[in-house]
Amino acid sequence: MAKKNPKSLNKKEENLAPHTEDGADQFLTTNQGLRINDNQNSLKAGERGPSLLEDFILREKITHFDHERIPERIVHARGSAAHGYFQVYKSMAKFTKAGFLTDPARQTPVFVRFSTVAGSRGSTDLARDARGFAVKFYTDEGNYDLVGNNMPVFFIQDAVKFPDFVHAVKPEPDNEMPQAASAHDTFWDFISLMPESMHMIMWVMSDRAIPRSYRMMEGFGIHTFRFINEAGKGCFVKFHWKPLLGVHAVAWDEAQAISGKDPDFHRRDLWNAIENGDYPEYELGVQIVPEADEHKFPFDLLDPTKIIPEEVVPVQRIGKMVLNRNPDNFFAETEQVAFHPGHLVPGIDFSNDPLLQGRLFSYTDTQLSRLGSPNFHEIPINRAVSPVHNNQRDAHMRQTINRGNTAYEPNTIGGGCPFQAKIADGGFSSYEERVDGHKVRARSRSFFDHFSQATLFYESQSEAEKTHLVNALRFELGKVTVTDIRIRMLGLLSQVDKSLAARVAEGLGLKVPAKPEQPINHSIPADGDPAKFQPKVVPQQVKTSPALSMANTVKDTVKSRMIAFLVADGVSFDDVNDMKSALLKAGAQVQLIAPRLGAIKTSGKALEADERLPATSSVLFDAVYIPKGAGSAATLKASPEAIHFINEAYKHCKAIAADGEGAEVLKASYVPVDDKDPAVIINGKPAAFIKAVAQHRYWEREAKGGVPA
Ligand code: HDD
Repeated sequence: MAKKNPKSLNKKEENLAPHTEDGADQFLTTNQGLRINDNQNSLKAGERGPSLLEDFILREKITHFDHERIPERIVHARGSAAHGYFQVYKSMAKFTKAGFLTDPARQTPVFVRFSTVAGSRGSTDLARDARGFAVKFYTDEGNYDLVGNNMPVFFIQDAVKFPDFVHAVKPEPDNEMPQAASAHDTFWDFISLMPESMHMIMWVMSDRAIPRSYRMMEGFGIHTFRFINEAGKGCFVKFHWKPLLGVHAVAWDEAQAISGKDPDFHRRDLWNAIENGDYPEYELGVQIVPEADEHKFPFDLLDPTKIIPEEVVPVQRIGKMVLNRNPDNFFAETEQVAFHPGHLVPGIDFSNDPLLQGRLFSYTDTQLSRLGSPNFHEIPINRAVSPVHNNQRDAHMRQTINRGNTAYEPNTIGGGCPFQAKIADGGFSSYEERVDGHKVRARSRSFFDHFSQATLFYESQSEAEKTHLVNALRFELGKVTVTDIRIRMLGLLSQVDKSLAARVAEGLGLKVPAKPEQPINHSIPADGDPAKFQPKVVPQQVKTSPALSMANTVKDTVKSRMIAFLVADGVSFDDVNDMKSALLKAGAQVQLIAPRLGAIKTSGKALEADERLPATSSVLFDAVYIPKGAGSAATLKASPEAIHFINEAYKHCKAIAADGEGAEVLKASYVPVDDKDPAVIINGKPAAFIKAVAQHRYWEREAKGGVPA
């Protein structure tokens, strides 16, 4: 592992970590500060006698241990996080008065937690799932949380359906299976009755659900929010995070292998990148819609199952977030961080999106159960850097020692303090929106177009992406045991795209139903008239949106990509060196993989192997290089692990390069060496390999048929 980050805390960060301790050069003590003389033995009546109840040191230690676990998050339990900062490029004062978006000189500290949704804390990072992308900005005006996902839409339109959705996707309640997977009956049963989920289903069945890295995925605030400027004028806003490394995925077969080989793949990748100084960077993007345009779209801005296509309202990139410090302690920071879409600052406000409105209740409630006290804001990672003064008092684990005898407002005894802030002094006031309506449990008809944007997404995918989506649906529905659920799903898919449904049906050995069941009937109120609840189809402003395809992402960098060099005794020192220096110069990482650990004899100086072939796997790398050297090539050719490594890398559409005798090893594999595959480079220059790696994957290779790897 490379250098450790220097941990220099600035003032704001110190505020966030007032209780850090590393125990260096300190005596071991009890929690009361008593120095411990023997941490090896409990107190006994005689060396061979029973332990004594009197042993308060033993009891304190065991009691603390017994209570070490807190309830895991109900959703998003599995996560990893990092510290960093956000800085706006230029003032956005025209739209918002939020200080962190108007002052380009200001670096606002952030803590970002990435997560999967369905799995438990110990589940694999590579599950097919949406990823949480939650950002806490410690602004001078208070904490602002942007609690989003790596997909811009959601499964349901109203928060009242959230527990149903989560119960359906979680392991089934009778046997607690499957873990971190949506490929089971209850999830698809629910989805097959929930046509509003079809747009999100396109996203989670796409490669967006199996990212290569947290550093290579987009983030979205999903809901439409509101910006408010100094003059009190509002506009609508959608938030985006754009990763500077581009948006990249792994193959599904690869994701499943990674889940076994290294279930911490994303966590490790994030941690290592930061330790290596490859700081993840994302630009904050906004789509701004003037209030006057609220009703000019063929969908409702309040509907969280819809996007505003970037081609209709461009994403303005307004600032950059850099993640440059790993947490010191997973539990204290990553586990105890408490996000809440209701943590707002002046200049930003909610819209009436009914999913968002429900979330505004849920997050505080969940922290009460998870962190156990309304004082969760006092935990260092949750503390605001701006001062906190109010009359809230006491409760479990209160840390603040409030002075004085007034804990009410108004008061005179305390000099009237703390007092309310005028708007001019940064006091928050909700956006004054006129609301006039009947008290109803209802959904607006403007939310009833469940298919048009699912179609838009599917139509915007490249051929390879479409095939991945079809295969994902075949995989998932193939795990469903109730045929009726599969048929209902085919009926829904046929309303997204006929050819999509036909391809999925073929894999399932079923026929697309001629007349899809109208499952909306299942999701209407008991007294609802089914005729009034039929989905409608509204033509969209664009037929395709290139921004929705990962094929159109950033493909000009190999920064932080992991390249495997397959080597054995007899490898050419110069060849290894030349390729390695070119790759390192371009920002990639290189590991030498050999049949055994230790020194590798070369034509020059001996080289040290980083990993043993049998202990690693091609799925943990982005590309493979086989250097010159007759002895090395002969050993690798005869190694089943080396051949499997190459075949698998080829199968997963990775760039492969070989030089000199290294090409002989390729000939022993399934890689067609004389084929015109732009990502198989034989005796080419390092620059050609680097260019191929930067493309990420040559997915078109899959159309040529698979290889047995
Ligand atoms: Fe949620 C956690 C994102 C809808 C209720 N949610 C949670 C996290 C993320 C999201 C990223 C993890 C935060 C962290 O890292 O600690 N949730 C979303 C998005 C949604 C969404 C993007 C839709 C657009 N969520 C949603 C609804 C509800 C919840 C509709 C309930 C009505 N979410 C929760 C929760 C969690 C949570 C139960 C679990 C742990 C936590 O809050 O702190 O309250």
